[in-house]
Amino acid sequence: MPARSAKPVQPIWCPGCGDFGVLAAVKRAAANLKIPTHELVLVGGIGCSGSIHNFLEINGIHALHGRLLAQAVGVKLANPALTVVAAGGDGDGYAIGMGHFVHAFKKNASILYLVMNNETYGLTKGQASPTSQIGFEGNVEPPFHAILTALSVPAPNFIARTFSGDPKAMTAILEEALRFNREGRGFAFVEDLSPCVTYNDTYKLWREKVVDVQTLPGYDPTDRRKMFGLCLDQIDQGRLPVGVLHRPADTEREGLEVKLLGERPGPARSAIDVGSNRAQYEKLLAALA
Ligand SMILES: Cc1ncc(C[n+]2csc(CCOP(=O)(O)OP(=O)(O)O)c2C)c(N)n1
Ligand code: SF4
Ligand SMILES: [Mg+2]
Repeated sequence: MPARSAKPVQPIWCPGCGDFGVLAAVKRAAANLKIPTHELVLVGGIGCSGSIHNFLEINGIHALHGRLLAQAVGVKLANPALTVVAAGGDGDGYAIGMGHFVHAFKKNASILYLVMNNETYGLTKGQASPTSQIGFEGNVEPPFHAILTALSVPAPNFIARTFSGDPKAMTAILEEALRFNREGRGFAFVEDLSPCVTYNDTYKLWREKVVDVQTLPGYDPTDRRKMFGLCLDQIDQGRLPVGVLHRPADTEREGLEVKLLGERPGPARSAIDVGSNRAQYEKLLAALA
């Protein structure tokens, strides 16, 4: 029987939500890379953004709040042949999910983590999130900058930022990120600036503030230290750096699944019948005796 994936439903997002741009870019990037729909798994977080998997013809999981990365890494380790995307919001990833977020860079499993940052908790009607500006809904704390944290972890990850107002550039970056994953090179983090038109409509403001890092003097995405400084300078000037922020110079297969499994297919595609595993099973029993 041919492999099948779930049928998508119509998006439930507000008209104009930035997440529509992400949906279109994910579709186009996957189609350009000719990824069969049944080989693409999207693990969604809790939030408006996290429902994206329901609108795509793929295999999807709605994860626990802030725990989508653990599930996505689990899927990849179970079957490394799958292309795995974890997608959620700034609240999901940078508040309740913060511990998992930081470890994901160090773990370096070859999955894409796509965060739709709208600087608010959209689904629960517009409260302040970790990325909210001072003054938004009474917020007095300075915003968290995920790209700086991403650049501060010394690991061979792919790191980028996009803007829903530029879906063409987003598609190209998502394509590069997915290619990086599919080559087994490790973790890819893409933060999309995705305005919440209902509770925090930042389209106009962000269009004025985004700056393509490629146009900045000294741009070198292989040099993490330099890119951290470059992004920090832009943030200090009130700008929003977008583009590829880190692309490892070497092309080694550094993914966690490669380190743990080598060329083995992973437990989901391994023979589990008693006959072929009896010798190992008896060895294990003897070791426990
Ligand atoms: C354990 C738990 N705590 C809190 C909530 C309530 N809750 C649902 S979505 C959400 C935050 C959503 O914000 P974000 O991740 O930024 O997604 P957005 O809706 O903005 O896309 C919260 C706090 C929950 N569902 N589960
Ligand atoms: S509330 Fe905001 S984030 Fe949620 S669907 Fe509407 S515009 Fe998008
Ligand atoms: Mg949000």
